[in-house]
Amino acid sequence: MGISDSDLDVKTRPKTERPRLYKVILLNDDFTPREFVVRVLKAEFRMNESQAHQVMMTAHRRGSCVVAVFVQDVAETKATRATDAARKMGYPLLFTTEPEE
Ligand code: TYC
Repeated sequence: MGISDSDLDVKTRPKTERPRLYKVILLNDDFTPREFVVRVLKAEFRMNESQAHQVMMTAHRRGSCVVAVFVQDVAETKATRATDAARKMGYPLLFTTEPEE
């Protein structure tokens, strides 16, 4: 029970694995207004105007853009919230998640 000396000793404690990180990916579509994409990126991913505009334009030009990486449940929650915000407005905007290599 509790924390023993060997748990704290760098030479003997078991290695703690870092959790796998998940990318949140923004997908382009032909209908969602650019300003709305920027607004969602700012609100859900705490980006400033310039960062949000760059990410939006990358998705617009290339088809998709990695927005950020998080542990799995945070990535999925943010992708779902951002997608739902668009759906509420009748836009097809989509955020997906994908594990990092
Ligand atoms: N392509 C959209 C337009 O021209 C804008 C847009 C950009 C939509 C990025 C989605 O992920 C996206 N209105």
